[in-house]
Amino acid sequence: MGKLISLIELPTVPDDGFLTIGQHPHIPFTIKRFYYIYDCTPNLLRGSHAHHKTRQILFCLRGSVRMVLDDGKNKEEIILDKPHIGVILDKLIWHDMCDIQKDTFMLVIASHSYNKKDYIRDYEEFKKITNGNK
Ligand code: T46
Repeated sequence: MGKLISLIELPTVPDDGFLTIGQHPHIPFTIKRFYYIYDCTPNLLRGSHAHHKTRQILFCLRGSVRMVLDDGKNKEEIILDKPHIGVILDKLIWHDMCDIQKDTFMLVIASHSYNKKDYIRDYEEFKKITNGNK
């Protein structure tokens, strides 16, 4: 796995089933927001943007999703299909969510509240910003 994909593995207790725990220091930021994504149209591309400031961790609690991360220079991908493994979506990382299954249920925790202005949805603008950072 390259430097773009950074996974968080949450501790899991077998307890008549499994119980997975997310807390500091496993979550590397203060959580200001969380949201779920589910009942998606299968295989419809989601994401396709980056954030100026918001850092996030995406967990695929059920089903699977192929995450493609891009820092403006390199791309890497990973299939998420385990409820205790999350991928860090850092600020200024373009992310595509692909091959979403009908039963896929995703939980995303975020470092900032929702702000439309935090989104970069134009890939050319993203390339300009990230190349300026190098
Ligand atoms: C991300 C990936 C992983 C809100 O009103 N509040 C919110 O907190 C969020 C996250 C979304 N919305 C609205 C904005 C849109 O009208 O929900 C609608 C769907 O959002 P979007 O098209 O951005 O959904 P995704 O699945 O492409 O992206 C989402 C998050 O928006 C995004 O921040 O990183 O999941």
